[in-house]
Amino acid sequence: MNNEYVNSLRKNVKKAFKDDKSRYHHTIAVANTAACLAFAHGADSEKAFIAGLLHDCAKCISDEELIHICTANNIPISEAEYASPYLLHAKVGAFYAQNKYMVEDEDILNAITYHTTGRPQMSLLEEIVFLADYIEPYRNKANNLNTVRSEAFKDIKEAIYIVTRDTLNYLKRTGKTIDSLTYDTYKFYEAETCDRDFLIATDN
Ligand code: DGI
Ligand code: FE
Ligand code: FE
Repeated sequence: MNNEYVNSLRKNVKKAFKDDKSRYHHTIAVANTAACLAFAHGADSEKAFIAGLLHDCAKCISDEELIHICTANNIPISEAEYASPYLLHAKVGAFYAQNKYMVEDEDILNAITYHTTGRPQMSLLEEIVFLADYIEPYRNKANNLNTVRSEAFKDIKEAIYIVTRDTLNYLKRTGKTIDSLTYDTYKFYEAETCDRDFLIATDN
């Protein structure tokens, strides 16, 4: 890993989160967890660490400001994002990663853009960041965390299926607007894991 570069990124992120220490701790935990998942799945651990460091870099921005930044920079806003503007911290985070932190790598930028909703057919790096955000050690509220934590290191697609299923249930229960990407991600990973169960069943 290019320690000098990554450390300077970390220091800048720390400064940006100076008024929200717990968000900084979450950020470091996601970067570390993403690097460990990269080790387990043979992905680029430096990219995973960087994407983890930057994934929530727009989290402290108000709803009004998020909408303003998107409008001013031609970043499209979906119906669900208008209804729940906090979702935009993902797209604006990728925009900041590119323009404020000078990240050029498309895979890292996509991992930040899709870290909240996921998307069908995510790259391995996108899958890693999506899961690292959900399972990092400070997280303690979601259902099935122990199962997802162990599955994430074994069967990454199964872990994403469980996370998206549980997130959709949570969103329905609490009456939140569901972004079509969240739903499409669930359907995609449900089909991926069903197909595999079927193959395993017919193998025997
Ligand atoms: O930013 P973090 O809190 O670290 O985590 P995150 O970016 O994954 O955001 C998690 C929240 O986003 C969680 O409360 C579920 C919510 N979320 C995920 N998909 C959707 C959604 N909220 C709405 N309204 N619609 C979605 O489709
Ligand atoms: Fe986030
Ligand atoms: Fe996060």
